[in-house]
Amino acid sequence: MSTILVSNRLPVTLHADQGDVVLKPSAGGLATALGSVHARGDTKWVGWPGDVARLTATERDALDRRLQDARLVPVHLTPSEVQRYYDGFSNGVLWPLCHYLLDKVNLEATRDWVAYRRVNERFADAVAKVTKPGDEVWVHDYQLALVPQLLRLRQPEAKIGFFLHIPFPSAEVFRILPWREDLVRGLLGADLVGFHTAAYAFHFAYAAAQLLGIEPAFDVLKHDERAVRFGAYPIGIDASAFEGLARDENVRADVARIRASAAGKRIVLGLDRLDYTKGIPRRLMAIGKLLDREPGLRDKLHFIQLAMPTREKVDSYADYRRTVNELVGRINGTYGTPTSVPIHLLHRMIGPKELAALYGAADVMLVTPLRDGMNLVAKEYVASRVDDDGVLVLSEFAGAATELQEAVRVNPYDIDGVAAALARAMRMPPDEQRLRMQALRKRVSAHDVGHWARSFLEHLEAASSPMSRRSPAPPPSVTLTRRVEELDSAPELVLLLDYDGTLVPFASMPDLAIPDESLIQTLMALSARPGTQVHLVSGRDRNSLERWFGAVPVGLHAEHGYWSRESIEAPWLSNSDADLGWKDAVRRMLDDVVARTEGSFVEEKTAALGLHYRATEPQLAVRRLDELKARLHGFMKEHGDVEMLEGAKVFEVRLRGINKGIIASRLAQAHPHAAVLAIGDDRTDEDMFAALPERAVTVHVGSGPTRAHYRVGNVVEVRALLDTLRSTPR
Ligand code: GDG
Repeated sequence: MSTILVSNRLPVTLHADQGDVVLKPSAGGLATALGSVHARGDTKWVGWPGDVARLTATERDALDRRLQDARLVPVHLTPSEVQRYYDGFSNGVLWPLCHYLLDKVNLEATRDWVAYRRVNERFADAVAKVTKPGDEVWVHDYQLALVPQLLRLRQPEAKIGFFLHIPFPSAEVFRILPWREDLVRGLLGADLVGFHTAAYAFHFAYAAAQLLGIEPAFDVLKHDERAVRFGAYPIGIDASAFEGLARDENVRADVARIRASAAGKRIVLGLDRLDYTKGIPRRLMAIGKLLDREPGLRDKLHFIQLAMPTREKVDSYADYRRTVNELVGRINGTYGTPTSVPIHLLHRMIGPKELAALYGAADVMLVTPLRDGMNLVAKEYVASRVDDDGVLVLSEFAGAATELQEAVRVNPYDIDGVAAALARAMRMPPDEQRLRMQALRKRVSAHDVGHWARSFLEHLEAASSPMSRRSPAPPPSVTLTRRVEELDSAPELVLLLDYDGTLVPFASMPDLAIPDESLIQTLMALSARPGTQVHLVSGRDRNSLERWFGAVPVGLHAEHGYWSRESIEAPWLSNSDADLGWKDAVRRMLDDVVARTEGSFVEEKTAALGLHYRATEPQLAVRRLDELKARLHGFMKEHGDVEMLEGAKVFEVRLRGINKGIIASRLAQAHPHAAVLAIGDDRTDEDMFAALPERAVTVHVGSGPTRAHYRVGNVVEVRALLDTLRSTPR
């Protein structure tokens, strides 16, 4: 079994260099993290290798060979695809949205969205091509959010995991997107969806509930008859590699050199991709503020900001670079002297040893993003502090803040607060530094990148096992037509038919699900057949059934069997003489909930009260139902004749012992030699199937678990089945 890693970029990006192809490591946190998984050897990695448009055929061949040797599978993108799918939709829409920077989100992006879809299709095709049965596929990040679903369509049995490296925003922010449902459905194609923090995971579940009507749950969502697990898998780093580098002699010598050049000042470090989410301007302003407020620190602070160039073709990034440059110029102009300046800005990528030397030299590390999925830099700094000294100042809006509690926490929007935290960090006594750093290091080295990958992949294996993934397999239905033909020749035939979801589709409002003329004709024709009795067995109240079918010669059974009208001549009779005195108390409880729960209402039936909550905000509905169930629990101890029933966005309290089964068994007893056909779609129909003798032909409509012998897909198929019966000559 192999693991197929899938990410927008391969871990190497190609550059053409005088007839040769040079592969350089790709920048950023994802490439760093997955590199160690790929190093295991039993993986393939599918992704974009960079722009090949200008390569000659020979160069392209050379490239493909180099990639193949490294188990890398290229997905080549045209420059216009890169511009629309990557710069346009991924980085111009999803990236700012997920980081709550709404003024930067481009919502006039329909063409970019189309390209995003198309490129996701291309990735799904490429993955399907290299995936063998039993392989697991691990898709990464926001550029490929549709791939899980697209791959599921191509390979329904595939094991698919998805990990999001950036925040999943609050559902209220996510729903701004015109393409929100498609994106959530895309992710739900996976067996396991992972996030850095529990908060992001809850946001996702909530968005799925709000947008697709899926029941919100703690760690699993039901979608398309599949179980989709989700949860927090905080990413780690290769901590021992950073420790090793920190102890390397050459690195130590570099640390000493950086310290010497700072001439006894406190070294403060910032290290980020030059991205507007990383909060560099506010960080610089905080430094300006501190130097203004405490002139004594002007010759004590040596701030190094490494800003790795990134996404330079996106306009907002060029503007950002200008802002950073101007701020550095202004602060250095104001607080510098002829011999030294407070801020040293480097616009380039450095090598791993140089990076380790900077981490080693920094007395204080400033990690102050406005939002960040995790932030690996914070963890790398911690792992590099092998002498347990140094202070990490960390934004509470980085995912890392959830784990790294011993850091000095700041709100990056509060410039005064960051300035004060920096002053505190610069003056922190060594004992306090050690205490905090020891705790941080312990956690970072225990939860390293290996731990992250192992725990995600173990959970993916468990989540994608057939048992956990599927509802019970449907029973075979090939012989249904033959059985119906047999029924047709029976001298006596009894039909038991559910109404909503069986004879008519669900409507947005229950009162709109009225029977059409052709259904009435079908029922008339069926009941006119010699020896045939038709019974509608429904959860509806008797007024609705009377209004719609009063003039049709069929048996009617309302409220799941509380009321029956056995034939067109018969009166409505109740099937129970149980006391309904409990209803007043239950009604008061439900009315109390409705008064506090927008979008809910109570439906009153003779022997039941239903609380409908389809239009209620999903989390509120869950909370109110929990509250209500707790209250009812006590109430039901004294009223053993009452039971609760949960349906589709309706919660019912009803008289115990009344269900469709009592009608089914009464009819079966009354007609011991009749052939019986029963059709229904939901769990109340299971009572009917259970009560019928084995010889009855029972049919479940739709997917989902059932005890019925046969299954049909939908209302249209039910109607076709009834029409066969009606028109078949006996
Ligand atoms: C995304 C999420 C999440 C930076 N400059 C140089 C260099 N780097 C390396 C760092 C670190 C990585 O790049 C940056 O990782 P981050 O986590 O800080 O940020 P993103 O790139 O935005 O990553 C982020 C991450 O994915 C993983 O899930 O944590 O929240 O936004 O490893 O060391 N490395 C070298 N030279 C540089 O100049 N060698």
